[in-house]
Amino acid sequence: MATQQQLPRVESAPQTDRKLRVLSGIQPSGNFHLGNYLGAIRNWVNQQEMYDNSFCIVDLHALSLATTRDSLRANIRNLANTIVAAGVDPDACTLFVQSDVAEHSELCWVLQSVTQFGELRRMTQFKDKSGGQDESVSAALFTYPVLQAADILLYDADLVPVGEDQKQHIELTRDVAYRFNQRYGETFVLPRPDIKPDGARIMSLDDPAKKMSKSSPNPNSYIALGDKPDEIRRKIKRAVTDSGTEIVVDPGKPALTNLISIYSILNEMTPEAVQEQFAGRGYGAFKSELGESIVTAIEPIQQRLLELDASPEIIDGVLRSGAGKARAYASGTMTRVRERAGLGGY
Ligand code: ATP
Ligand code: LTN
Repeated sequence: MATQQQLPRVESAPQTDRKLRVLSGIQPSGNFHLGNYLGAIRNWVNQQEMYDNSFCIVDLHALSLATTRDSLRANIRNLANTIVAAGVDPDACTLFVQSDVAEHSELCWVLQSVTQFGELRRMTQFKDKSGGQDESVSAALFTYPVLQAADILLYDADLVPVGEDQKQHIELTRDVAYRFNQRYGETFVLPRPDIKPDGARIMSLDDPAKKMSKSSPNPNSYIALGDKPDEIRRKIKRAVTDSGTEIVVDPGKPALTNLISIYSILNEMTPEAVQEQFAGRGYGAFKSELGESIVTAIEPIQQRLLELDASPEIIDGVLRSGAGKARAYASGTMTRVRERAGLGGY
């Protein structure tokens, strides 16, 4: 039966002469943090010459948890400013807001017909975010991964740069695309997740068993991109560490390992080199230099953010032109999908 078909998990790179197409998305849900920067945006910036990139601010996804009109609007603008301030070049990429391209919602509905209820129930992000309250959370939280599949499949993305937590959603996207192709004929490109070993999972500063998350109730658990330098230094000083005094990467010391990993990414060093640099110097010296490294990385972004905040017309123009480019591509895909599935056309 078609609903039981599963895709073999082939991870080999597609053979093609053209630039690979990349699509990634990020929710405008406030409090952009160091994990988002190191796990997502920094990679978008590093790879922008290499690929044909589209980046989507997924405001429809943000509706899956309760929001207000004003906070959503403020978060969309703030996130667009942050993405550009962090180095994404809007002339080289397509940066747009999801709800400006109606095809995302339309394709989401079509894909729901080839998505199994059981598949969605197994998604760990749904389990985490519903907190076991699955009688009262929105249905949108449940079908969230199908909208994400639509985001990706509309643009024929070959690669999807994300943090480790999103791997399951990209696998679902492949399964759904494969099933649609089986049923209606070759229509969608099967995307691969692009997960970097460094920064894919920055952990919380107060609990190394949890990922750094903007939805955490404790602001000391994350470094927000808007934190002032002194706040950053203070949060790093307070960050939990494991017992001992030596700076060593050790699976038995997850809190320290997380801090070393942040330092090593920001300073482009291996964790072993960090270990050597701080040999015999203790946690105090290490934390103080880590705090400075984060401040040095974040301050120029904050400076550009102030400039963009002062000239809102810059981002308005970027998002308007991005929406135009995205719409043109998405409408081509949707025409193909409607034709394959026998929908409308009258
Ligand atoms: P929430 O805290 O509400 O779960 P989030 O912080 O995970 O949200 P998203 O908008 O869901 O933020 O994620 C944006 C991008 O940042 C995704 O690619 C995600 O994988 C990445 N990301 C999020 N948290 C981390 C983290 N702690 N470490 C590395 N990457 C992360
Ligand atoms: N679900 C993702 C955000 C997201 C996304 C996407 C990521 C929505 N659509 C498309 C990559 C591609 C998250 O929670 N981080």
